[in-house]
Amino acid sequence: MSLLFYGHPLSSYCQKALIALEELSIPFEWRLMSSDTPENGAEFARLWPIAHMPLLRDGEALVREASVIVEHLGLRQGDHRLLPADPKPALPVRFLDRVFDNYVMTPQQTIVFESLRPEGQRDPHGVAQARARLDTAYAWLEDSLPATGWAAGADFTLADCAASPALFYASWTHPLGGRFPNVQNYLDRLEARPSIAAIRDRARPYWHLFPFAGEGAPA
Ligand SMILES: N[C@@H](CCC(=O)N[C@@H](CS)C(=O)NCC(=O)O)C(=O)O
Repeated sequence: MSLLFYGHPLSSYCQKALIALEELSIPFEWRLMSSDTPENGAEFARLWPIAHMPLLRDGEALVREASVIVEHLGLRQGDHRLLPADPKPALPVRFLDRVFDNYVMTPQQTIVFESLRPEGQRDPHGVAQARARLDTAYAWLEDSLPATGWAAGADFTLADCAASPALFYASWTHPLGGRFPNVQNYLDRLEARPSIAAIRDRARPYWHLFPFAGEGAPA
């Protein structure tokens, strides 16, 4: 049965799930969220009134939340490459997944959403706080990420699926600026991974829509 993926190539959380689909070589059908395909948006809103992409439809199963989609794919395929089946080694992977979502992606989204608000309705204090939170997260990652391999060790995991869009967009919104070479090297390793390069190629045609497009995407 074919999988239906409701999302958009530019969306960071969609990219997190798309990397897993690519890593596990799972075919799927797009349900693109775009003004050209309003029927997809209407169906998506009916299936998931909270309306945060991505949503995966696997037969009768509706799978929401990017981390859960990645887990679902592993269980579906009986392929535990991205999250160890043993809960003990899975724990540090889950921890890093939460770090990238909560402490990198969340402040980065705050800055982006603020920039989209009408003039006069913006919250400069909230943006300054989000930028400070990113600096704190970058500093922790600088000390915590291994100098080689992947976030949770030798294997590429769910944590790296989360890290890639989080660090890519965060470093676009709030540049690493040469201050965090270990984080930069990790981001470079992520960008060189074929699954991630494929996702990047699919998103590139939409980059001009990103609010910080004028400042140039991270190299
Ligand atoms: N916790 C959700 C977050 C998903 C999310 O924030 N998706 C964004 C796109 S990257 C979205 O759909 N935002 C719609 C909105 O904010 O109204 C997950 O992990 O999947």
